[in-house]
Amino acid sequence: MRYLVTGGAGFIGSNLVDELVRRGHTVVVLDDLSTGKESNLDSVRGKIDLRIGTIVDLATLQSACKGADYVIHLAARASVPKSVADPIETNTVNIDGTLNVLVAARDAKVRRFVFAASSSAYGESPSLPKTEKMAAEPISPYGVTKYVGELYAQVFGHAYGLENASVRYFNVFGPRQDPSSQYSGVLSRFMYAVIHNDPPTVFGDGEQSRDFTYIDDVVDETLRACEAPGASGKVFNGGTGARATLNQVLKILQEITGKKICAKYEPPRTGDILHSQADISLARKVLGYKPSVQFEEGLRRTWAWYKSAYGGK
Ligand code: UD2
Repeated sequence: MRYLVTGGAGFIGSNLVDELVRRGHTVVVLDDLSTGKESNLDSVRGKIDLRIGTIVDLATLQSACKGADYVIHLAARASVPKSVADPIETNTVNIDGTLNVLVAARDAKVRRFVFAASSSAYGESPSLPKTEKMAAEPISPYGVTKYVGELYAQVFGHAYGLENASVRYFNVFGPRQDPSSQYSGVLSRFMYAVIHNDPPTVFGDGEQSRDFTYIDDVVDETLRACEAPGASGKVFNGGTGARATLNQVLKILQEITGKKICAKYEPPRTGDILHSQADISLARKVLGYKPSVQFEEGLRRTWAWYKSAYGGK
């Protein structure tokens, strides 16, 4: 099968591309390299068709979509605080860009469009775990854009018969997550700090919790969302069903790394929610998804990667 992966040079995208190539599929990657890196695709160099371009340009997408059986749409400005700082840019890429991907996928008559949605759609309603039936109440511009992407995907199903599925990722972590920006995912920031013997920064009291999901499980669920019969038109949580607080994470990291970790605590970030945890029964039932990497094991694998990539001792 032929897959177009937008954002395929990024953290999640490149891991997904590795797996698609391993399964013998033909892969086109479209990435503007704004946060993605060509080096993330080193292991599949020569085996994929990498196109450097933006989803904001419809013609680029139309060309990339030609002949595709599946489109997996990951390209996005993927940060809550960045969206608070610059909502227009996030809106342009995440909403206008997604609409372009949908139009190109529709015109290319692909079998299914799969969208990387986000748990941020749930906002701060206190009930846990989050089920897909709960109302979406995003509290950040980023959350709004990701929710709109799901709606657009479903509308393209209704209006044009385009098969679609969305997976709401819950705090994905693992090898290749870029720690270099202030907007990077918290686990990558923590590991980067620990490697350099710097104190990790915790925004708030560290008692906020997240459903940290290891990359391999997210890749598995996303590929299931492409193929599973009965998945079209649906939105699935992409998590593990468990959660950990940042203070718990720091404790486990201390055990794994063997280093004494003293975090510094700063005021909470605007747009942050307190707790997040997925109910994954729908994904279990419809996709046959079952997370396979325990949080601690995922942290160990990730720490091993950061040490080799960033030279920690
Ligand atoms: C949101 C989404 C997630 C995904 C992600 C994309 C939720 C619950 N999750 O993740 O699904 O779409 O955005 O970026 O909305 N923090 C620190 N120190 C740091 C960095 C972060 O304490 O150095 C805190 C941060 O304030 C937050 C928590 O860690 O309370 C998680 O932050 P994050 O940026 O890793 O991810 P989050 O939850 O905004």
